[in-house]
Amino acid sequence: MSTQPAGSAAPQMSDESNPRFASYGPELPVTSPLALGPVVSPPHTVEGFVKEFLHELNYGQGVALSRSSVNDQYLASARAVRSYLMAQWLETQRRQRETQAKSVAYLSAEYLLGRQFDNALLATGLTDTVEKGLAACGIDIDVVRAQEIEPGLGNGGLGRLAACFVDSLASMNVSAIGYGIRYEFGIFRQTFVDGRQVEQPDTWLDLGSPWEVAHPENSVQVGFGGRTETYTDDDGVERTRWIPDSNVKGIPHNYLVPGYQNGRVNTLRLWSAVATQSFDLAIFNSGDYTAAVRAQTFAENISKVLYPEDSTPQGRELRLQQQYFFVACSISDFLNYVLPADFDITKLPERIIFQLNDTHPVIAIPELMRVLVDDRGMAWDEAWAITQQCFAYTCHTLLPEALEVWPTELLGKLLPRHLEIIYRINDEFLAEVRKTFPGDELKARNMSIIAEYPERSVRMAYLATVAGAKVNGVAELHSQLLRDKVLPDFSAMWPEKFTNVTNGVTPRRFIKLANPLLSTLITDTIGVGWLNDLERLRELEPYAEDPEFRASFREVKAANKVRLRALLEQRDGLVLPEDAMLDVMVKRLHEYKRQLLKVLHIVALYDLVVSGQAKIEDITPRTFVFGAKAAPGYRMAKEIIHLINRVAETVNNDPRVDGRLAVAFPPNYNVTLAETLIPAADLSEQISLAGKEASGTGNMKFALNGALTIGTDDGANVEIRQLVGDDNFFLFGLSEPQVEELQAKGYRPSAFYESNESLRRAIDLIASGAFTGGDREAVGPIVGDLLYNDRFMVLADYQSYIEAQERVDERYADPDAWSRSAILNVARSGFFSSDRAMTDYMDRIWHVSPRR
Ligand code: 26V
Repeated sequence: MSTQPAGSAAPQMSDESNPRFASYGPELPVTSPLALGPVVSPPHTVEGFVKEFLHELNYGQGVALSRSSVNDQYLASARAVRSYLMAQWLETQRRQRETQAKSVAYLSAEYLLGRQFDNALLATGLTDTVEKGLAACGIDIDVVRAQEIEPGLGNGGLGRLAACFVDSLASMNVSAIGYGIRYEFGIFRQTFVDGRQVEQPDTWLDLGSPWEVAHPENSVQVGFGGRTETYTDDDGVERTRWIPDSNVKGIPHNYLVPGYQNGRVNTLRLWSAVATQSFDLAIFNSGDYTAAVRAQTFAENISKVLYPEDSTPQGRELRLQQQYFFVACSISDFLNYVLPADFDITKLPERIIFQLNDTHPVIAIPELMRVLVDDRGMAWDEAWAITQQCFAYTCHTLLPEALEVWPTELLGKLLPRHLEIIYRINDEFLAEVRKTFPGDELKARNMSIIAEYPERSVRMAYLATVAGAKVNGVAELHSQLLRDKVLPDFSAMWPEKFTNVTNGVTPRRFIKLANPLLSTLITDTIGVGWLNDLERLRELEPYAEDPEFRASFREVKAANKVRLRALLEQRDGLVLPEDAMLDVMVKRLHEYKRQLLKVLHIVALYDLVVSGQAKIEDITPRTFVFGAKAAPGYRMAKEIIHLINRVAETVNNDPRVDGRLAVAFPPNYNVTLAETLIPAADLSEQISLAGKEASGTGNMKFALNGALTIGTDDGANVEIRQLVGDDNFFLFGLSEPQVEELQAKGYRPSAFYESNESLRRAIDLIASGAFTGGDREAVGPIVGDLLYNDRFMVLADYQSYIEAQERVDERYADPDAWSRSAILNVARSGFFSSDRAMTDYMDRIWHVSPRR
């Protein structure tokens, strides 16, 4: 079998001499006594840290302590902390080279990491040491902390999930690598101007990024465009090669992913794109300077910006370039650098499983086929058998419009060889379909990876399902609907391919770091060890009946509210009332998530007060907090943001309300804000239309931090309710089958409007311009849509929601009953640790096990 035929379009190492040994050659002969033995960390003492910190400040930043800026201090402390992780990182890699254990490669276009500093302190156990060391230098650690800009390399739940998963893999001692894109601009920074969302670029790299280590010498070359040709190789076999017309260099940036105090440090490898020299030179030599610069821009645009969820057609080509870019770099990296030089490629499935985080990385499937068949000279059938064992696919949505398809015209232009490979995969697959369902041509058309209408395109979810060893949804209900509604023919053909893994969240970040007071209370009550064995929270159950524990639990919540008030005042100039129920809805702005239902509830309460139907003293004091970014091109979502801000302004400034109802919408909701907001919440709003939210993960974070959920029977809410118990969860709304039924019958939102007085008054109040300074046009699109379309059945669920909110008020009026429920939420939510999710992936999909 030959490797890399001449003229091949394979992603190649950029060093042409002998790339493999240029970067990670055989271990060097060690002659210096200083280089003997393992790399040694600085001592874990205050003095040890201060020495390391000052070294970084003086020699890394090149400033004296007395002249250093906060940014200098942040960069130097981050690098000093990082140096403690380095020895473990090197040791983790050495051990992996030695054992060659089967690894997981998580392929994800998004990682919403959140700040790194505190997480690194927690992992190394250095929090107190660093705090003291900085104090000894006259520096307040909180000031240093606040200097970090979080890498916002994701849109929402999907990206945050990837970050939780890599944390758990490291904390569970699993051999794993995360691959993704190092976007120069992450998710936009949201600001409000006159209540409307205005996006600002996220310049997170501007002041330096101390957590990454770039390795330009390990760069990978990736081709685009061009054509394919067939040729006969030396053995007389007809083969195909791809001759791209341009190429781009991918530079790996390594991020350390420390396990929780277990000595393991995994790698997250994010790729950035730059122009290749050879490419530029060719154009320069042709004398066309501007074309050369354009080529440079083409390359560097690839990792320039994270795409928002609802990309416009103009942006789509670049998005496909991003997807191919990062998976081609990652596959090449794994095969050429991570695997040993003499690795027998036919054994690939014993050494790796690539987990596809949604359809974004699915182009990796034809890429691996191309590498095996064209570059490595493997026979098609053997390559296909290997490929089918090396991939598994996770679906994260049910909305048809969110399922990716790529027009064959675009795909063929950008990746001509990959399109040929996809066609062949499809031909062979359809032959199998025709054998399984003889005479059923409709079935073949429905299952085809290639859709013919409205334009000829590749259905990426189908490709992933055909090629993947396993397909999973992200909560029980979602996985069931995925089987029954989205991919019914596939699940009939291959029932054993389909499985569920309910999502989870990392307790390190979302309990320990976000809620130190609750963490201390838990440890004082049940002892240590629960942070990586979260089912142990069950031991808290009896304490729900203990008045003293309940009082302590309430004190924690109260202190977290004080902390949140201080943050919002300092961050946004928002002053929250004291002593109110904190009712929180934070998540991306989407119609299906139904922020509008929450708005109707607020408007209905406001109407009760201002119309005199209720006495203000009878209204439970509530502060409603929203956090939500709308995709920049999603008009309706932006209108909803505007409405929320207008309602907030009106309610907050109406003296009749007397501060008992308040609405806060801090801009730029992100991981950092979530970490202060969630621990302060009393009520968690999870109110999507049943059957639309694949899982949700915010819902888990709230429950684990002792908020009660008001929610529909959707996504992971179903499992939360089953675990915490019906008494400790406020369920409302149509179930998924009821939604189907009503849709089939013909849903008329106006019927609900007409028959429900409270609902009618709330909508009329909005429509009258009461919140928009008399401007009725400003609310026209929202009101019109609710009354005449209402795709997500807000009006159908209104009454049930209001009644559930009344049950919330009743429970809240009894502090003991409320805290009992809240404590039981914490005690019974251990299942939602991402460690458990990783165990499920390992057992059901990956067939790998942690190191002992
Ligand atoms: C994309 C689009 C694009 C077109 C407009 C509508 C729309 C709606 C949603 C999406 C995102 C799809 C992928 C995604 O982020 N899914 C989220 O994944 C989380 C982790 O599994 C899960 O908790 C959320 O329920 C799910 O929405």
